[in-house]
Order: sequence, then C-alpha cells, then structure tokens
Amino acid sequence: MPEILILGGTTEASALAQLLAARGLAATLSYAGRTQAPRAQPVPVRIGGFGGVEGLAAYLREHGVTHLVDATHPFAAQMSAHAVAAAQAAGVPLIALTRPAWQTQPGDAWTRVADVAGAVDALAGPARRVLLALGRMHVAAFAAQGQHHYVLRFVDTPDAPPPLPDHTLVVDRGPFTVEGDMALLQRHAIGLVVCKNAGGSGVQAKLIAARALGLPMIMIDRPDLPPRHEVHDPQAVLDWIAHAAAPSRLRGV
Ligand code: 3Y8
Ligand code: NAP
Repeated sequence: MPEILILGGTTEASALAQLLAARGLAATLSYAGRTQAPRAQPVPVRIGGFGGVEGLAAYLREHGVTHLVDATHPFAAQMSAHAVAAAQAAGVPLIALTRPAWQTQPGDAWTRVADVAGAVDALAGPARRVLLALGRMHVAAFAAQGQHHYVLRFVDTPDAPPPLPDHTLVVDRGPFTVEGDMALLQRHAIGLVVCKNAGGSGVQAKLIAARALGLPMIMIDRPDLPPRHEVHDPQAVLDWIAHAAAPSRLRGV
C-alpha cells in the first residue's frame, strides 16, 4: 500500500489531498507552520520543518513513505532542493506538482526582475501607490524605497507593524477572485503591482485585474530549482503513484 507524503502549502497540494482521500490512499500533508491556521485537509497533517535534508530523509525512512510529492510553491526553493536530495538519499520516488509560470499576454506591462532585490531596485523613482502582494516574508527589503505608499496583503495579522513608513495592511488569505482584486486595486488607487511569478489559478486574480485596469507590474521570476520529474495536474500524480516503483527497500532487492 502506498504511503504518500505531500509537501504542501498550495492550492494544488490541497486539490491532490482531496483526490487521494477520495481514493482512500494513505497520505500525509506537510506544512512548514508559517501561518496561524492553515487550511484544514482531508488527510492527516504534520506541521513544521523536518530539520534539513537529513531530517527529511529520516522522516521518509521512519514513516515508510513510498512516494514523495513536492507540491510546494515555486518560490519554496529550499524545500524543493531538500526534497530532491532527501528522496535520493532515502531511495524514495519523487514527483513535483507545480504550475506553469505565467506568460505575458497582449496588454500586459511587465517589468521582469530576477528576485526581490531586483523588485526593490525597480521601484526607484517618484512616489507611487504600490500593491506589494508578496506576503510577509520580504516586506522589510522595500523600506529602501520608502517614498511609495504600499498596500500589503498578509495571511495573518503581524505581531509588529510592517517596517514601511507609509503603508496600508490588508489581512486576507487566497485563493482570490478577479472581482475582489479589481476592487482592491481600485479602492486603494493602485498604480503599480509587485508580485512573484507564482503561476496557478489560486493567485492569478491580481494579474487579470491589473491587466483589465491597464496597470504595470513588476514580476519576480522564479528561483532556479534542481531538475526533477514535474507535472501540473493532480491527476497525473495519481497515475504516477499507480506506476512508480516502490522504494528499493520495499521491493525486497
Ligand atoms: C503556509 C497555508 C490552499 C493554499 C492556498 C497558491 C495559492 C492562496 C496566493 C497575494 C499573494 C503569497 C503567500 C500566497 C498565495 C495560495 C495558497 C497562496 C501569496 C498559505 C499557507 C501558507 C502560506 C505561506 C505564505 C508565505 C507567503 C505566501 C502569502 C494555509 C495561505 C504572497 C505568495 O506570513 C507568512 O510568513 C506567509 C508566508 C510563504 C510568501 C511570503 O514570502 O510571505 N504563502 N500561504 C504554508 C506552510 O506553512 O507550509 O495557511 O492554508 C497557502 C497559500 N497561499 O491550500 O488553499 O497556491 O499559491 N501565499 C505568492 O504567490 O506571492 C499571496 O496576496 O496576492
Ligand atoms: P522554503 O524557504 O523553501 O523552505 C524553508 C524551510 O521551511 C525548509 O527548509 C523546511 O525546513 C521548511 N519547509 C518549507 N516548506 C515546508 C513544508 N511544506 N513542510 C515542512 N517544512 C517545510 O519555504 P517557504 O518559501 O518559506 O515556504 C513555506 C511554505 O509556504 C511551503 O509550504 C510553501 O508551499 C508555502 N508557500 C510559500 C510561498 C512562497 O512565496 N514562498 C507561497 C505560497 C505558499 P527544514 O529544512 O527544517 O525541513
């Protein structure tokens, strides 16, 4: 019987958990523990880091994991790198469930940058009203461009006010809707949107809303990830589980 570990934290991970639960397959969904109340799941959940590559490899062995699914966010580069290394070390097959990067479409006005630092640099210039839809972890870097009014969207209310002199904080968790993001952009008279090329439907709303309003975007490209087997559809993961060889230790070889 397969024992599946899903590295979660995305809409796709939640969709996969639903599929696996519906088929009665044994799966555990793992969160890093970044948010106060992660979405409830139809499978058992574990919360917290594993303790690096060795910790994850040990977890895979100790829990008899037969299939590892990396369904983390495209910007969770460290987790994904650890998954490749730990799966190799533990002899457990690995698949990544991810989403294609967004591509510019006619009418888009993107400035692509390589990382958060590039986004900060691209904000040099006169004061503007900026939607910084990057969550909580990278906000401090934008204090270097404190001339702007920032609208921030966090999943949870922060313990301390964000370190930006002129900001409005919105606490909301996605997935978001186009109508909702259109209203957000208009309510706050946003003139520029900064976001990660997260891909996927769960956070595409602001892209579509910005396009409809003719707003420019600073788009942060994804970090590089090690090569691994990637699919974009939770059903493809089910097919893989049906056919992927179980770890060598279970094949009696
Ligand atoms: C803890 C689990 C589900 C998953 C939903 C997806 C969609 C909604 C959109 C904006 C952009 C952002 C942020 C975002 C989205 C989904 C998905 C996605 C972006 C939760 C969740 C966890 C996190 C962590 C959180 C980060 C932050 C990033 C907010 C749960 C809700 C900005 C990424 O406060 C913090 O420390 C938050 C940190 C990593 C990025 C950052 O740098 O701050 N996600 N998001 C996961 C864990 O502990 O392992 O609480 O339920 C999951 C989701 N967030 O099951 O429905 O699939 O991407 N998450 C980005 O894309 O730019 C919001 O506001 O427009
Ligand atoms: P990261 O920087 O790649 O990982 C940092 C460390 O956090 C990892 O080495 C691991 O700790 C722990 N970790 C990360 N994801 C984990 C998971 N699913 N289960 C258990 N431990 C995990 O990760 P991140 O970018 O902070 O993302 C954290 C979580 O938020 C992930 O679930 C991700 O899918 C979700 N998320 C992230 C973003 C984003 O923009 N980064 C957006 C949406 C959702 P150890 O080394 O101790 O094992």
